[in-house]
Order: sequence, then C-alpha cells, then structure tokens
Amino acid sequence: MSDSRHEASKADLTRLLPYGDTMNDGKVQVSFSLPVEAGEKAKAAALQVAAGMGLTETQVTHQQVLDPNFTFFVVYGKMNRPVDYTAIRVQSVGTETRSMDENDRLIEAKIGRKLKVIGASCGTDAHTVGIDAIMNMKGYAGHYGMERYRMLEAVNMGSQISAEQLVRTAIQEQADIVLVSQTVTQKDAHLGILTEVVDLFEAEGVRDRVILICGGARISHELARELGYDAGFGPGFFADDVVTFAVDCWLSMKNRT
Ligand code: B12
Repeated sequence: MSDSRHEASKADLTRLLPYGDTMNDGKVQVSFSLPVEAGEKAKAAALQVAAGMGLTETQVTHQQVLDPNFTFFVVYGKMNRPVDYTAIRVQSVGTETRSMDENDRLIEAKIGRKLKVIGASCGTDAHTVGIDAIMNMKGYAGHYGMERYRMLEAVNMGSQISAEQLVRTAIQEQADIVLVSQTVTQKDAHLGILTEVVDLFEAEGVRDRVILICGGARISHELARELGYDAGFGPGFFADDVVTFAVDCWLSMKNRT
C-alpha cells in the first residue's frame, strides 16, 4: 500500500477533519481582506475574525497592505468541528466519459446527423474562457473543444449575450444542445440569468426540445438541476464530459424526429 493510502486508511470517516501533517490535526489556512489599515490592531482583528470562524491555535502568517485602507491576511489555525463523510450524498452527472472519437461514432451510428450546439456566456458576464474551454476548437488543458467534433455543429455566440438573444437563436437554428456559461456569481447574479433562460424556453413551449446545460466556476450539477437545467458542469470538466452527457440525454429523450 502506498504511504498516502496507508495514512488515509487511518482516518475516521465519521469524524473527518482537515489534514495538515498528521491525521485529524484539523489544520487549515484561510485568507481574507479587511477594510482597515495594516498594523498590530489589524492583525488582532484578523485573529478575532479567525476565532469567529471557529478556529483555535490561530496565527497570522502573512499581512499585506493592499492600499492605505485595505489589508490582506493569511491565517493558520485549527478546525475542531468534524464532518461525517459517510453521511454525505451528492448529485453528480455520473456518466463515464467517452472520448471525442467514441462520441462522434455514437452520434453517427445512433442519431445519423450532426447535433447542433449553441452556447454563450449570458447577461453582463464578460468571462469567455470557460465557454471557450468547452466549445473552441483548441479546447482547454489538452482537451479539444466541441468545434473539433466531426458530428457536432458548434456555434459559440461569445459573451454578454442576453437570455432573449440566446433563446431566439437556439429556436431559429433548431439547436439540439444549448450551453449557458456564468462566471460572475457576486450576490447570486448568476441565478437570475440562468433562471431567465429556462423561463424563456418554457414560455416558448420548447424547453423539452433542447438539452439545456450550464457551467461555470460556481456551478454544480445539483444547482443546475434545481434551476431546471438537464446538467451543470464546474471546473475540472471538459468538452468530452459535456458531449457524453448530452448524447446520452438525447438518446434517452423520447419523441425525437
Ligand atoms: C480572466 C478573468 C477575468 C477577465 C475575463 C477575460 C475573458 N475574456 O474571459 C476580465 C479581466 C475581463 C475579468 C473581468 C471581471 N471579473 Co474576472 N476573473 C478572471 C479570472 C482571473 C479567471 C477566470 C477564468 O478564465 N478561468 C478559467 C476557466 C477555464 O475556468 P471556468 O470559467 O471555471 O471554466 C471551467 C468550468 O467552470 C466549466 N465551464 C465554464 N463555463 C461553462 C459553460 C458550460 C455550458 C459548461 C458545460 C461548462 C462550463 O468548464 C471550464 C473548464 O473546466 C477569475 C479568477 C480565477 N482565478 O478564477 C476572475 C473572476 C471570475 N472575476 C471576478 C470578477 C469580480 C470580475 C469583475 C466583476 C471585476 C470588476 N469589478 O470589474 C469583472 C466582470 C466583467 C464582466 N462584465 O463579466 C471574480 C468573480 C467573483 C464572483 N464570485 O463572482 C473572480 C473569481 C476573481 C475574484 N476572486 O474576485 N475577469
């Protein structure tokens, strides 16, 4: 058994704590900024903030002036409240990812035509890297994007596309798969736009004709399902994961022509 597996096997999964350098030591590092001038008083405030998080044995290991009125802190501490890992249940997309070639062959054999994909980063969101990672020819981190697929016709509308524009285009183009990217989540801004897209598809009476998928740094499959999407993908997923899900979903949907 490798050292790390041997060490992990000693963990009590009903009372899981962060691992610093020994099992269950609960050691964590947190970082935050405070809107105060740097100095000893600011450091004391940072320690109180960490105590408020439930941390003990705290230590400010880094304090940095951001500007005269803001200071950034890194604090080490010990967390004392364990979690029961055995009681955790998560919703995940849960399909085994096929490669681009496998997906292409499956689409050709079972669907017999190219699937049309329309995607955009919606609302005021100007972050394009996430949707580009999934859609663009070159893809991301060594994983090709949807434009590279032989059996997909992928149209990336770019960023700052309104929900109306996206839905109108998807209907006009008879899209099979619609992708919505949302990166900025400040004050839950992403929830409004994601819901608007679902509402518009429903209002047009075509929600069940498209596979609707969202993604972004703070998107989970569970959240996506709650909002009325077929699936949601956060960091660590690539075009092959999304296409595998979409093809399986397409094949399981009834009344397809
Ligand atoms: C680059 C960047 C920018 C660039 C964007 C350039 C561009 N063309 O995209 C610029 C400088 C324009 C920018 C602007 C802003 N940004 Co910015 N930005 C970033 C940064 C550094 C990287 C984001 C990124 O590209 N990640 C890489 C991609 C590949 O990751 P990803 O988006 O998570 O995508 C993956 C998955 O999520 C998923 N995915 C994503 N989309 C989709 C869609 C579908 C359909 C699917 C299936 C999957 C999927 O697949 C991808 C691959 O695995 C992040 C910080 C960070 N390190 O993350 C901040 C960050 C996202 N930005 C932030 C902010 C606040 C802003 C601004 C509001 C700043 C300001 N006050 O002006 C503006 C907003 C502008 C606007 N109108 O949207 C915050 C967001 C905080 C929050 N909770 O909302 C972050 C987190 C920085 C921070 N810590 O404060 N930003």
